[in-house]
Amino acid sequence: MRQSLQRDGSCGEIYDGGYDGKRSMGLRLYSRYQNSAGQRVRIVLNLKGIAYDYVPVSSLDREAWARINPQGLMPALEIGDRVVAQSLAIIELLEDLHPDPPVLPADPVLRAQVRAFAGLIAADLHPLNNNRVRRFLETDLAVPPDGVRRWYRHWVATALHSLEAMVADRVPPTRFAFTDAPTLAEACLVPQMDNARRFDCDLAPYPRLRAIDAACRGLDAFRRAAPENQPDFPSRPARDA
Ligand SMILES: N[C@@H](CCC(=O)N[C@@H](CS)C(=O)NCC(=O)O)C(=O)O
Repeated sequence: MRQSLQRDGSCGEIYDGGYDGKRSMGLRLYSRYQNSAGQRVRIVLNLKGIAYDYVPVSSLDREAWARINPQGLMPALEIGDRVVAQSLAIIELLEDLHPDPPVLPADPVLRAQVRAFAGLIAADLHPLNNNRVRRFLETDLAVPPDGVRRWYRHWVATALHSLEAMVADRVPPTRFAFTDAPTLAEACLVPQMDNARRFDCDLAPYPRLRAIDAACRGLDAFRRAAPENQPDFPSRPARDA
């Protein structure tokens, strides 16, 4: 771990991203161990072998973080003196800067299908279930914990049902969702499966998604990106996403 001076003069914690990457571009990823959108980016950085520094947002004070990403959501990627927010925008940037190995297939239709699968998770599912939405349900709307759990599981089941249908019987069959190598689709799926397990969602109806998830978990790039392998992973993890 290194200490670094933040823009406001305070010290934050910076960790080497842990990948013996071939190429370092002075990238700094602001994230949190259990930040599933950040986990997507960590997976892609690892798949591409890009070295980066990891800054746990919890090590920054609120004003310093607001200056880095005014929206206040994780992740954000600092590249030189510029910052890019939103996990999918960051991943597209990494793909543009380092196309090899690709996380988007060359075939335009497959490429669009991968983006559609990722979009279903990132744009349709995750915004319904993330931390601030559950907090609002619980605190502002006084929904009891059981109601919030039902809400969470309902939207997970709705999304996983569609995702399973998108990849269940593809011809020709492939090792991963759309190709024989992991893509943006798996970078979005695996963190979502982690979230679903954390909230005891029933995954039995989704055998293809479970198989893809298991194949990814055997890969170093996914293992290194997992919440439990981040430097800020606590001894008693929180139950958020
Ligand atoms: N669409 C955003 C979602 C970002 C997001 O919701 N991040 C969550 C964690 S996964 C967050 O920062 N939550 C903080 C909070 O809710 O206070 C992306 O893909 O980057």
